[in-house]
Amino acid sequence: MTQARRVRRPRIVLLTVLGSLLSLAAPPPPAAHASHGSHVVQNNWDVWAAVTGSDGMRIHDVKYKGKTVMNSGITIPQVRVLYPDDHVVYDHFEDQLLFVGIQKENLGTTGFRLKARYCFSNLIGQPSDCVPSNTTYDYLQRFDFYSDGQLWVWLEIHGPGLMNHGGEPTYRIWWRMDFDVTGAGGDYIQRWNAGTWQQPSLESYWQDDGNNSPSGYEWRMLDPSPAVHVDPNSVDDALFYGLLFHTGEGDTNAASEIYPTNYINGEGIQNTDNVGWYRADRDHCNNFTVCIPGPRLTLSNF
Ligand SMILES: [Ca+2]
Ligand SMILES: [Ca+2]
Ligand SMILES: [Ca+2]
Ligand SMILES: [Ca+2]
Repeated sequence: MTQARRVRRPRIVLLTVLGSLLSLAAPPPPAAHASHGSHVVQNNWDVWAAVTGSDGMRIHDVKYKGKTVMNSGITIPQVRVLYPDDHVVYDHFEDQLLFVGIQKENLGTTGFRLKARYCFSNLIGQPSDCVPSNTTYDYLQRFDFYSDGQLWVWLEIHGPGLMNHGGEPTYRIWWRMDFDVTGAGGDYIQRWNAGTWQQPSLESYWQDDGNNSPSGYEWRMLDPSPAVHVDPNSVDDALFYGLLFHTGEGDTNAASEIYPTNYINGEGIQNTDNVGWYRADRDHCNNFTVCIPGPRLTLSNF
């Protein structure tokens, strides 16, 4: 990686909620995530969603067929944009972005989508028109839940970004995914390598080598039979970090730069409470072309 130059820009803290947050009939949200909770029970899933303030929309306290999939859930702690002229922009997800609401829509009868939109604004304190132009961008965060246990995790990136830095940027997005398979603890991390599922004993990260399991998976977390499989988007140039869970390691509103590599310190990751981080490097987000990085998750034996 090229040497990053810290570019600190004014932060927009104005939150404008257009349209209503989900407010489906529901019991009170879980205590640990008590603010801005939205609750959906549908298509075998039981899901809470909230806006974090710096890490995008978080889905949390997720169950499938009544069994826990994750507690603290999935967030995007950081997005980094790398330009050909060595200009690098990075910060927490919502820096300079205007949140414009969580929405839910059905995906036919087989699933549903939770999505949150964020628009870049050139004018501090002014609402964005959410129309990508030569200098703007617009993110749409999506979680697609399906009855059969698939969960597709996406980030739509619209607009070219700041094209005055030598051309098309590469978007580097981190998803923190705190799977808790049938509850925190007792979880194992495996990666598909050399034709079999291997079980690394210690924290590390692994590149998607394109040699995936027959079903297309590269990593999975399981306990010991119910499993969450991760199918990397083949154009993401993806990395997966397998880490031991610790409070404070990227779980809440991290407003400074994070490298999950810093959390790799020789701790064991088998039969314990783990966290997975998925990192996507996406090129070819050309002018006004949508690029949609993100992993596809599949639950089995729940
Ligand atoms: Ca477990
Ligand atoms: Ca592999
Ligand atoms: Ca560690
Ligand atoms: Ca966990």
